Amino acid sequence: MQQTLKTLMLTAGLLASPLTNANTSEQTTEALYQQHCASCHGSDRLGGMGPALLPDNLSRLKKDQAEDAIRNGRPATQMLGFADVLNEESITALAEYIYQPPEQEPVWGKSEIAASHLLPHPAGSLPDKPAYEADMMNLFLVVEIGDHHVTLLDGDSMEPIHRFASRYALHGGPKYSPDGRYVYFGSRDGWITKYDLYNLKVVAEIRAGINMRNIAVSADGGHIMAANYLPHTLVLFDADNLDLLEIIPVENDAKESSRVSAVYAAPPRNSFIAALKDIPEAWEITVENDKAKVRRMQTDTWLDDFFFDPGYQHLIGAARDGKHGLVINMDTGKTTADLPLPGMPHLGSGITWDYQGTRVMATPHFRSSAVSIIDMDTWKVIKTLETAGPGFFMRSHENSRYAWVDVFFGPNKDKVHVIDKQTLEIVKTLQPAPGKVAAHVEFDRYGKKLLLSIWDEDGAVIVYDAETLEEEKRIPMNKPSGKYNVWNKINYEEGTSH
Ligand code: DHE
Repeated sequence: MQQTLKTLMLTAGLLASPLTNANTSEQTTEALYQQHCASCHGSDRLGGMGPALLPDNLSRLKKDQAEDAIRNGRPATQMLGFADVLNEESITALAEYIYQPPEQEPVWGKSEIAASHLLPHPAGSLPDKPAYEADMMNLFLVVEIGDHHVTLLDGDSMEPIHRFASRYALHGGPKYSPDGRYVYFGSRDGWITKYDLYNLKVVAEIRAGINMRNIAVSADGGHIMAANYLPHTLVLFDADNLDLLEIIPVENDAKESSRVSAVYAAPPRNSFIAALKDIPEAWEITVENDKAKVRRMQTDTWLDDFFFDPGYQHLIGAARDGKHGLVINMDTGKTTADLPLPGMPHLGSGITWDYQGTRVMATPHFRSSAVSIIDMDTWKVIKTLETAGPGFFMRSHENSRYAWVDVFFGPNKDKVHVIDKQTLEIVKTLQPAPGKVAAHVEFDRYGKKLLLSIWDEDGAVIVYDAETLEEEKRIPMNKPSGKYNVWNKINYEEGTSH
């Protein structure tokens, strides 16, 4: 298949033929890029059919991996190998080239966003009834980052219903509309995709930025907000057709601009909250008559990676030094507590539950082998639970007595701990696929079963009984990352992300 495409491209003159083996001494690297890469990745490296090739977008790919992709292609994608077209010197030069910042700062403003808009099925044009039978509230979406696909899973039978291609490198949780019919995906390259779960169709797409972090859906489902690293903007869209409403430049009084680490919806406040990477402020944004109003809260330090109490009265942010977390009162904007959380807590992955009459929250840490459990009344750390390594994701469900945390980093990356939420002890450690990362759990709507990812191209989603902790089945998948249950998400279930 790949070979056929390559032959077609060669015939169409889109690729240089092997006979004109390019050489950096004869051609500048820029010319090589334009000849071999621009048709898919854009003449300005901003992306096209293929992803953007700019230093920020490539920060998660090592240079030797980039060289390997140029040489051998990427399996299960349209990226072909160029080993028979380019010599080693040219491959190295191209890999160097794409990690250099462009001569001119790329622009992604109103006209670029509007020009990217795709609207295959305008709002109201598709049937309002599901095209298949399932409990629409117990559906799961599984993001497969191995080959950039999404699988829709029936949460009762745990059988796949449909599998479809996503944009390159989805990141952050997909967000459902409040009725659960639509889901919005965000990609690291800035694409927002609106997908209709009733009709199994992409209905609208737009590119909000060049390097995007995530998206949030307003409590009433009417608006989508995108958070960008590049450019330094928040972008507001109408949720119906993803029409652009407003670009909000992110800067302080001194006109210093900032990347946006993430944007979150705060339903009880009817607002969005934004975490800023480069200025010590947190922003609350309300939308009235499609116009955004920004309230800026000065913070004592740079905060990243937010968590909220269930009423969204407090924001808990990780300090950039990775040693503590600050609790900010959302009404006054003042810091009310300083939590000692050494080892870079991953607050975005936190969960809460009732423990002996008070609400506690728990968070894994990126740089220490611990889960911190915090009393949310006194804002004191009541327990630091030792784990087999730093973790990424923690999950539970109101109806389950257990919380699950992975050991994403280090030699025990193939292990997951099960924590009893009342004794605050690890009661079981599973190692479902030795040598392969086991990470990210999501429960079904009832809290009776759960899904765990084996984070590998030859991976799987494993279904467990949430009470007996016994494995029920494995569904093969290509590097499954996050799983998202419709009911849990739209009801802001306490054991999952929002
Ligand atoms: Fe994520 C969510 C930030 C790296 C997979 N990640 C989030 C969110 C933030 C965040 C702020 C919450 C936004 C949301 O859901 O709307 N992630 C970061 C980082 O700063 C970090 C450490 C570095 C980076 O380069 O961005 C990072 N994240 C990763 C990965 O390497 C992961 C494991 C693989 C990947 O796909 O990139 C990864 N992040 C995820 C997933 C979620 C997520 C699967 C959603 C979890 C959920 O259950 O909602």
